[in-house]
Amino acid sequence: MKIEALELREVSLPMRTPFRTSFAVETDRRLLLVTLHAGGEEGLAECVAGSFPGYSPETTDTAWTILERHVAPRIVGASFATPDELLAALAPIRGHDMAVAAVEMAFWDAQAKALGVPLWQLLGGHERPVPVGVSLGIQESVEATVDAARRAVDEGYRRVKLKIAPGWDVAPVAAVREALPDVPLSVDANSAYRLTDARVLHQLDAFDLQYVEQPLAHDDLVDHATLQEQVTTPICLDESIHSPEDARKGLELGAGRVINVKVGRVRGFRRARMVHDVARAFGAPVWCGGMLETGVGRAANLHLSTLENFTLPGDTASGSRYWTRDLIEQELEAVDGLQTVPADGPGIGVTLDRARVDAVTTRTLTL
Ligand code: OSB
Ligand code: MG
Repeated sequence: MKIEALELREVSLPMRTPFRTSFAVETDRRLLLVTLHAGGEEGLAECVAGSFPGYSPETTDTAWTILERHVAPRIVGASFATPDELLAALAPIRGHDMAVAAVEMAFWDAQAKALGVPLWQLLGGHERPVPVGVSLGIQESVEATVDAARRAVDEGYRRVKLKIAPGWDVAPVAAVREALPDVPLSVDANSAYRLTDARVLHQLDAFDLQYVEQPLAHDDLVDHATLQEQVTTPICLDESIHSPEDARKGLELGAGRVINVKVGRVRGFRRARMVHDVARAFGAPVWCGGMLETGVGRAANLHLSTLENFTLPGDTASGSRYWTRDLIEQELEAVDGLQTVPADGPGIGVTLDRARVDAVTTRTLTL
């Protein structure tokens, strides 16, 4: 497929309620939409980098610069038969996986549209309802946390994940576990602890958690392996995994027993699938993480979640949890904790709400 043009668009979308993690509070989501004009089709994707480099070193601004100065010159006007060929042309760009992923994902979408098939089919998935959970940001109080968890369970979500941080861990987790004895529960520390905090993390073993997500440093595997020997709760790796090699090393070392796959973090669908395959070879389940996506990124995540080793509920909750008005014409709402894979046309199966997108656009560039 020949790439005729790359269109970048930055949008700023207010969140319905601020999302607090151990590293930041998100109130307005600044993100990039990428449209790849290729082979007469329009491939669409969302770049998940955030405005502040607290989860990853990438930001909305670095992604824009990398796409404009280094990605576009290597691909616009060129032809690629497969995502692998496209990735090979971008291999000189070290890191900046979220920026590269956006273009790679848009290429898959364009290719699926050209073939007239849904994206999940091209990815090698099997159409099925996707079980989803919620990720609850750090709340004002323990009571507010219990209320939010209870509401999520009442709405049918299949798992509740609580964001934790030093000083905000055992108390909220104990309260939610007491109020909801049977709910599949997990926690996400976003790298906020050190190995010297092992005692606190060991206390979490009392609450029958599905996993504790990324307790230690964002670039660590070795200390996670030491910690995993000291706690019974499975560790789930998020920030530490950027490639199939990272997945292999992490699982070989015993740094964790579960992997959160985020397409943006691992440079696109191709590598997301490889991480999925490595985990399967180790007998480790994966699930699809979220980055507070709009309907565009959420749709992509749902297609990916149809691969067979995505056996734990993902962070692909209803769009209405995040936005008063999303950027797409379709509604991606979970019913009884299940999301339907979008199928309004081939590819990612959703279309932009042009008026809404225009209203929140802060800059555009066509290359
Ligand atoms: O670590 O999974 C994470 C949001 C932004 C950055 C990192 C993470 C998250 C979430 C929210 O947990 C998941 C979602 O609901 O999109
Ligand atoms: Mg996480």
